Amino acid sequence: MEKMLSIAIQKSGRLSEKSLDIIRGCGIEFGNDARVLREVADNFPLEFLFVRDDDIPRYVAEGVADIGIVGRNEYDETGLELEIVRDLRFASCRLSIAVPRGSDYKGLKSLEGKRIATSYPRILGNILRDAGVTAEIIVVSGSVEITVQIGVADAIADLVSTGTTLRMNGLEEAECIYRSSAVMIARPGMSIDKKETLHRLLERIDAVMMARKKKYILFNLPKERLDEAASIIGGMKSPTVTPLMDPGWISVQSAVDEERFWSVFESLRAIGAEGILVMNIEKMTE
Ligand code: PRT
Ligand code: ZN
Repeated sequence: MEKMLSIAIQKSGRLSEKSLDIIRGCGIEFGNDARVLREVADNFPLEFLFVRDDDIPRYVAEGVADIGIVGRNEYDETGLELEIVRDLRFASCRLSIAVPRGSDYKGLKSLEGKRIATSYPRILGNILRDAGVTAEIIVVSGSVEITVQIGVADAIADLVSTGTTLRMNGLEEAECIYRSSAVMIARPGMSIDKKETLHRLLERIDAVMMARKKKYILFNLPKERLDEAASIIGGMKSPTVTPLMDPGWISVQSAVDEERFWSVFESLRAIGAEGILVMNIEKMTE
């Protein structure tokens, strides 16, 4: 029982589905999707606690849960000192200063003496302090983007992903001051048994995340172009090569970084690769 690790996950919001996706990708099964408050996985010593994201860092700090998945912004805003054990790289966004469209913004100094509305007073406060800027921070818990129009603030510092919200409210993104994505946080000082469970979980998460960064590619190639193909694919060890019925041709397969995928694809086409087949990788170890 001591091995049972509890994880706090956002009950419903931007992080919920992707957090559960990663857990599922680890081969951990759990019951219905009704998100009861607590639920125990069927085949791994993991107990879920579904709560609001704002509460996750504190619950982890207080031992209500051992680990949690939360936006780095929410965690940093609490000022709690927990351990960030993984950056899960989803739900990425930035905290940006936004000003009325057409304003003359020349860096943080332009905010001297101004009123800035935000839901992240601690993060913003630290950044302004480091920049030697004194401004009035107006703390609002939501709809930060309307505060300029209603005359409550001169500028805002809010999370941005596409920028649509800012544009729709007559604001423009002036400067990104902080970047965030979902992270897994853990309480320092867990029992050895729990640490062991966490270690097992992290190993699986790493395999899932590594697989997501790669595509598996398989293609036919004129035999004499193999060296070129190998250098295009790069990375990893040498590709796997299988002979084909036609003695002048071979079949080549290898994992390729997702971000380089299209340039690899085009270069392979250019050296005569045919029948290129691309597959998602489910799990992978280094
Ligand atoms: O109910 P609960 O308290 O659990 O959820 P919540 O409403 O507080 O959080 P939620 O689900 O909205 O966001 C959870 C986390 O997602 C945040 O803490 C961030 O780490 C991350 N995230 C990623 C975002 C965004 N992208 C995002 N775009 N959180 C909020 N936004 C908002 C932003 O505040 C602004 O209002 O979306 C708007 C801007 O979006 P664009 O696309 O118009 O730029
Ligand atoms: Zn919240």
